[in-house]
Amino acid sequence: MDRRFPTGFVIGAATAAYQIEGAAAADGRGESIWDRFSHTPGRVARDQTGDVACDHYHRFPEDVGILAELGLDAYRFSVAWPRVIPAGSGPVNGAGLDFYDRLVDLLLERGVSPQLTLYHWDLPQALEDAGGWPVRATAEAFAEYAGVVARRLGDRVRQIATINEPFVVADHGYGRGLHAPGRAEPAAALAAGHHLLVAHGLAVAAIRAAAPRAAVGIVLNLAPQHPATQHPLDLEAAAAGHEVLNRWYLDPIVGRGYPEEAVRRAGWRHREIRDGDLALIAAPIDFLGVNYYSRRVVRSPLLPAFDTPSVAPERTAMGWEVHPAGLVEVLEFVRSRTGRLPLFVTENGAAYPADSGDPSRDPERLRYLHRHLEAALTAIERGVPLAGYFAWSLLDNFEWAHGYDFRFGIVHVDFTTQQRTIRDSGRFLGSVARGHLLPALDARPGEEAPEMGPRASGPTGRPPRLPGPEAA
Ligand code: IFM
Repeated sequence: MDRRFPTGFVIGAATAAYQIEGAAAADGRGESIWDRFSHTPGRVARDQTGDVACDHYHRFPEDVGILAELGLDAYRFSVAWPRVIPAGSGPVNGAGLDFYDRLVDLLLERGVSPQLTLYHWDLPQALEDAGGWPVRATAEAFAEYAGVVARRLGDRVRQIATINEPFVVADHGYGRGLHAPGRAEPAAALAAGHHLLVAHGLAVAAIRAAAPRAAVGIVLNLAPQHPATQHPLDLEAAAAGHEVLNRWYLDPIVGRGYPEEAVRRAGWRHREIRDGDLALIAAPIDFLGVNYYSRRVVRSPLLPAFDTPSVAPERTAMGWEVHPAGLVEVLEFVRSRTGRLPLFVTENGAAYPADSGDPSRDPERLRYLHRHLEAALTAIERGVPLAGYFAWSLLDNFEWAHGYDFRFGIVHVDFTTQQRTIRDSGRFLGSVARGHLLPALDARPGEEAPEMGPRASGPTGRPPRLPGPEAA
């Protein structure tokens, strides 16, 4: 049966600056931690960099044309902090701001609503040299930058998200060294996590002062943590994973403070928390973005590993299980914390290898998007105030430490010629956006969403084969 999205539901596609823009040295852009990291041998697969990426900085009119041709309602992009304030704090680079000004105007001219994220991981290197996110001054610099961007673009951009996936910034960048700046310092990761939330709180105030009409929010990556078996140790490990991934950032944002058990387990002494910080972090917001890709099946490290399962779950090229029911579960969990606050799926998508014969063909991705749009509709039917859905990503792009090996685009990019080819998934998403109608694909039994949290039970005997999406 065809299913209809509510009036006003937004369907779009998302990208991030460092992953698509290229033009790393153009028009006064400063160095970011991802420039430094990707140019350090051995950090990124094949030593690839975002120097050119999709060359979106020069080709944005074509990319906006694709969004308009597809009929998507909205485009979620991020602003590169080092393009706007090259040293992170201090003088503003007018040429950098002009680029986003032109992008926003063109989007509006073509009927695509611009949705902006201020921080999608490209910290100015100068701020990292001064200590990076583990240092509080970085949060203060972020508020200054947020004000600059909001003053210039906030009259036309409807929605501004402060930070994308603070968990990944702190964990991958400072805790495990998988992402820029490549530091494996657990204590620094804890400090970074807190300062990212302080940065969010300060930025909410700065944006409200500069652009009172813009809606302000933040974007979190969340994933159900399902115990691999009903063994008490698996249950315990899954509950701990839930606190760290799903509650560490969400709870303080909604005024519940940090989850105490998780803080105790991490050995965090709270030294970075100043009087007033928790109130600042819990400043009212207008929306919350949820990035969802997969669930994690959690096996306690204290138990022996499983044998290979007889029936392997369906996985994307990243090794992430395709599990649409997890989206319903995540959204219902968030709603239990946020009530009537509008929610957006700000990222959802899948990497699959390009079809070597015909780059427009991507049946797996189309099916992945279809099944997750169905899940989004189910969540709405269950009362979740879901206001929009953004596919990740508009374009194949630089997938961080994986370089260009993993393609998430609803538009194929030939990185030699920069030719764009709209994939079937892109045309499908566009048709859904135009009609606000999801056509029936086929019925998939056994996709019921369980409850999220410590009591959730996973598929007994299904071992985790690869880390979940939070380890991207
Ligand atoms: O490409 C990333 C994006 O930058 C943040 N969320 C997950 C995506 C896929 O790994």
